[in-house]
Amino acid sequence: MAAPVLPVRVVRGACPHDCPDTCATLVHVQGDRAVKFEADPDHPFTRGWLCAKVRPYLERVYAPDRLTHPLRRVGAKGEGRWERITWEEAVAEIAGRWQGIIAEHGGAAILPYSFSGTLGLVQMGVSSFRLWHRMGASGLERSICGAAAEKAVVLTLGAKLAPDAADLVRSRLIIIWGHNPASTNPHAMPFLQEAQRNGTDLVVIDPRRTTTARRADLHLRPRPATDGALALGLIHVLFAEGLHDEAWLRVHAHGWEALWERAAEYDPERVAAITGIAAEQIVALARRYGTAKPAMLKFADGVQRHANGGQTVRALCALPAVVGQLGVRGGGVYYSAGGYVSWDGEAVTHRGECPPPPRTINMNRLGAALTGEVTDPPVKSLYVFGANPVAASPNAGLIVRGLQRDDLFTVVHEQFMTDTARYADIVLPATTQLEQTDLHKPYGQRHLQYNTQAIPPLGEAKSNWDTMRLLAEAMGYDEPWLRQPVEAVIREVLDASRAKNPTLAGVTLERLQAEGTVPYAFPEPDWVPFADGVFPTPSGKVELFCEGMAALGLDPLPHWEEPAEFAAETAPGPDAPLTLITAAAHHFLTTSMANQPRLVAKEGTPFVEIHPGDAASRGITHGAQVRLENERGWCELRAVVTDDVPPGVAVAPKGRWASLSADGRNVNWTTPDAIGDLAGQSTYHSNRVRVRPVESVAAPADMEAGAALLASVAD
Ligand SMILES: Nc1nc2c(c(=O)[nH]1)N[C@H]1C(S)=C(S)[C@@H](COP(=O)(O)OP(=O)(O)OC[C@H]3O[C@@H](n4cnc5c(=O)[nH]c(N)nc54)[C@H](O)[C@@H]3O)O[C@H]1N2
Ligand SMILES: Nc1nc2c(c(=O)[nH]1)N[C@H]1C(S)=C(S)[C@@H](COP(=O)(O)OP(=O)(O)OC[C@H]3O[C@@H](n4cnc5c(=O)[nH]c(N)nc54)[C@H](O)[C@@H]3O)O[C@H]1N2
Ligand code: SF4
Ligand SMILES: [Mo]
Repeated sequence: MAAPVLPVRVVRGACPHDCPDTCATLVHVQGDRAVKFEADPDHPFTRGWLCAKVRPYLERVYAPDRLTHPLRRVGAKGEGRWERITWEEAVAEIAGRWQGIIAEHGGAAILPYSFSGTLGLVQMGVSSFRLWHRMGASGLERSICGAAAEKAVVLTLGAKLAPDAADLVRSRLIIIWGHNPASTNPHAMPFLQEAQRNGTDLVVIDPRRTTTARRADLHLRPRPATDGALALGLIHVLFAEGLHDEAWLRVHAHGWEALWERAAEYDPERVAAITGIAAEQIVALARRYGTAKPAMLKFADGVQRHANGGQTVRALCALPAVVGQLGVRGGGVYYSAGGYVSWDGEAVTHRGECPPPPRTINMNRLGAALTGEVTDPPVKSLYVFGANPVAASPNAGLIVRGLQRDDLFTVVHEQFMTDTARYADIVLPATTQLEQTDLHKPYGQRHLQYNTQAIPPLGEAKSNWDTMRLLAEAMGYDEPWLRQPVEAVIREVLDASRAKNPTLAGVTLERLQAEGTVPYAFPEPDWVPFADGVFPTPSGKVELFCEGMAALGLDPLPHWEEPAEFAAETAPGPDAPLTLITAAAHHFLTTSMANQPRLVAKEGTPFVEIHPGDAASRGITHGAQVRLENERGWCELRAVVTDDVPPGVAVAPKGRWASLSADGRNVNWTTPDAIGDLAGQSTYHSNRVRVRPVESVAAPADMEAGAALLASVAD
């Protein structure tokens, strides 16, 4: 007799990854098994398609190498020898070790480290705070990604309020500045293309000829980290030629005359010398920006991953104010939509019921913190979840050295045996998005996305929050807010947040569960940010001059300064270092997916792009193995010789797993752990490396896939 065919049910979900799009998904489930994973065809931003990374998500969920039960280290740290243990044993061991550490050193000796494996309210937000506050653990300064830009946008404009992507079609001019949406914000691309078909000019400002830049009407290629000067140069021309909107500035801007004076220092000739962009091009772009209205400036976080990133974004935010384009449909700033909803901090964290965090450790300094920078007490236990710092965080060699400390007790909660999990004492198996429930607030579109658990956890995997509930219980914490099921947490945060967030009017747990996608409640359907002329800053205006910056000991006016790493004099020639930019890979999300065979195959051999002139002077040929090296460390990659990168600049995508690379390293063995000018920002791209050819270590011969990628894919 044939087995009965089980009915298929469709469960609404949300892509959990660190991507502005937060796609709405549909999971088809038969029995306990997900049989199909697809985009919601009716969602106005997802529009029925998923990116190349997440389309094969079922391959991730059902990957044969998923971690499905807890493991205890039996070999040396990092050796990869494990024994299977039960959850009861794992939780008892972790709680026992922590209680001992707390008794001897205090809670500050425990450091939770999490970031963006999922962006869910509960599995990342709440899970990053509640248990740790209760424990009195060290806090983590979460500044690896876009901290400087977020702070600069909030200081200048008052809030992170991106427009509706559909408004891009109304723009006459769109400047994409240091941002590569073809890979990193793919659902914006159809809107940009539609705009171009309508006659909109698309300008891309990026040292690299990216997939996005290939589609632009104009591509300007500044020297890295000179964008602040370029923006001030444009402002110079706008004021000098009377293209500024003085009537608007008088009403809506604080310190516009001071900005005018500051910009006077950035004449086109000086800016040309700094940026490498011809003075005539600077003048021409300023004239275009001052006359083509509405004009949109769209950027993300890549441009600010430099030592001067905060001031750079301050200068970018000043541009639309100078031409009166804020609050205009199709104009303004398109950065993040994260400010439409502010979750109630107390409901998320319950910090008011806990001791104040004893200290905060900047996540970019993890290696330093584990190797002596942090004392009294030193970090004795590290708990990593939703992050892969060995492969994703800067100065990775130092992190590995820290993780090898015998007196450090490391727990990693993961879906896979990552570069970081390999160094754990205990590894806990984590659920994927199909096996957990969560609420997502996108940073690139304007709907809440609810993710309903679609299938039971694989093996013994547990969600972050369920694991924390177990750990809280084992630690003897009996606060009800450490015991709630996930739905109760979401309800509590929603209920506490609704009164202060008009955008949450009518949003309930029940509605989210029923509808999956719930648009924000705006005063009117086509609402444009800042159209009411209200800027939630201390002055109520756009703060071109910003006391908030001065209070931080920083220049209250935008200015440009060369990052220290670049300022050092270097002799020209084959030993001259190149600036290494390590931007997003098309088929990975930082290190997530960089272990999925089909996606790894699409990216090809780990590579670095080098300009033909730089290659020739170093004796590097296309396809040669090269070593990138500086005082922090080295890694080896395959050279792709191309004028897609300008002279003096090398580009290698982020995300590769060291343990899947022939040299056991990746680009982050070279990246700086220096802190940027604002908000503790990472400075990945303010990085110089010497590049030279080396004998090939057993590198796989799949250059073809890399070459195919460079020919540039659209999906
Ligand atoms: N496919 C894919 N998508 C992703 C990610 C991923 O890893 N892969 N990561 C996600 C995350 S975590 C984030 S934060 C976002 C980031 O989104 P983006 O900011 O769009 O991505 P990046 O590739 O980091 O940087 C964008 C561009 O900045 C350029 N750039 C670097 N330095 C400079 C500079 O000094 N001046 C100028 N003008 N340009 C510069 C790089 O060449 C790069 O093309 O993307 C998200 N989406
Ligand atoms: N060189 C270089 N490095 C960079 C950057 C750069 O520009 N250049 N960009 C930086 C940026 S912008 C960012 S945001 C960071 C991101 O760095 P990380 O936040 O460390 O992100 P990932 O590398 O994607 O690692 C996330 C991990 O979380 C796991 N995970 C996913 N979901 C869950 C879950 O529900 N529970 C648990 N326990 N685990 C889960 C995944 O399997 C994955 O291993 O990387 C930074 N790294
Ligand atoms: S990574 Fe971004 S584009 Fe891809 S499915 Fe997730 S939200 Fe959509
Ligand atoms: Mo990021």
